Amino acid sequence: MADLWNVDPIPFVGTSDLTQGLGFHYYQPDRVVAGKPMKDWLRFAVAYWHSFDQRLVDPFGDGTAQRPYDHVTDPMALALAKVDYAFEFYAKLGAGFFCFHDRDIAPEGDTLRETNANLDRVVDHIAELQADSGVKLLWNTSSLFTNPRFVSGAATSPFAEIYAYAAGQLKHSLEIAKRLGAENYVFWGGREGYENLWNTDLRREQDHQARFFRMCLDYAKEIGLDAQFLIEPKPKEPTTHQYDFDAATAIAFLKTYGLDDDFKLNLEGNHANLAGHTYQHEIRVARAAGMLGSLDANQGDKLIGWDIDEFPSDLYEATATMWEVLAEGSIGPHGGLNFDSKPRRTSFTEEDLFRGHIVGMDTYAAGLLIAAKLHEDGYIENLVADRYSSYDSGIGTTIEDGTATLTSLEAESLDAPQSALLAATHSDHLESVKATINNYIIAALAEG
Ligand code: XUL
Ligand code: CO
Repeated sequence: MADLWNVDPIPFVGTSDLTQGLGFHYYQPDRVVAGKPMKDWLRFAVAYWHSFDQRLVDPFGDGTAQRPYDHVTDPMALALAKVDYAFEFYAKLGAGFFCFHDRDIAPEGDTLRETNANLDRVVDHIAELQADSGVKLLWNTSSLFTNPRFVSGAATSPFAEIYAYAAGQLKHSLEIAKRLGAENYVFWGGREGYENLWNTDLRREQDHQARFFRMCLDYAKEIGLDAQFLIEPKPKEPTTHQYDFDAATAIAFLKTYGLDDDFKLNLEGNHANLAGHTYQHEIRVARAAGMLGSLDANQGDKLIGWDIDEFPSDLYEATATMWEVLAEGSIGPHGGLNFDSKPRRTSFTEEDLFRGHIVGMDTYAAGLLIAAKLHEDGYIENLVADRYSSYDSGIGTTIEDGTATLTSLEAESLDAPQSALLAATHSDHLESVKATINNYIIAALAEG
């Protein structure tokens, strides 16, 4: 393996040494868990924007990142060099997938034509390295939010010229998805929302966005692109209110415009928290609608209100996430775990970039082991089945099969004593459920 990064390939070291070095404690790609190798359950992806472009800025400070390609100054030479560094990084980490925005990989020119030409040169190089390495594109997307022209949105811009430009940009992005064999195509509505309702025609903007999605579906069909389309919900930031607020809002939007058969959702931990939800909530809502598509793995900080994209280290959250994934059978039809995550500003060396991914991969591998143990014993499945068992017979069946009426249900209830009604609800024991989950976490990790 080439040695562009001053780090050796990351080995599995097990749990004999509990301090984190440059090794995996839990992640073993080929270890079979719940019938599939870990790598197939988890399908880890590296996010180009965070890992290779991000300078680790925050609103108060310049970038601190030190990257091994920092000596390259010409923008096109840098874009091409980064592809080599990126593919060596995937190999050393053992990540099978990557994700990028069009504007992550190549500099913009003065016109869309020039920009597309820059992009195509870099895409040619990516295609070569994908063929050599077998690393796959989990998804690509289009940045319709970075350039100042998108200050008031793209597919929801009040200005038709900007909408047209966004459509042209998206067309080329779909062609790239086809060329690189993208398994999914993501739409995160970066500035698709409003700052203030007094200057906004909300209905017209949402109609325009739906029309945009329809054009994208039509073009994908025209060029034979079969990537799964995904919407990534986020409630706010950068706009005050993003139209894809959360899973439930995105599902309602897709159903309103008849797009729900062709889209699923890409859900992100930190976005869930910004919407006032847990990550598990967002995943469960998507699952309930048959719309779990893929996952952006990261976490926020409860004490900071921003989208800070930390590498995931919360074992409890990873356990809940992987429990949902096991219950579903996969992370959506073509989904994976994309580390939409960046190291903290104090973790600025190239080694730190590996460490961030290692903690994320180990956290999810451990979450998978714990969730598999829970599933194996059917603990949650049994307790939920028991909790709803009154719907499996008698009056409950008449409710579920639609034969119950208010009159028949009233007849059941008129003389039922309060003490019996209250006793019927005592199946919950939520405290012991929480304790049992803790016990499973401890036992699964002790087994290693
Ligand atoms: C922004 C975010 C994006 C999307 C892709 O918060 O999550 O990086 O994942 O545009
Ligand atoms: Co994301």
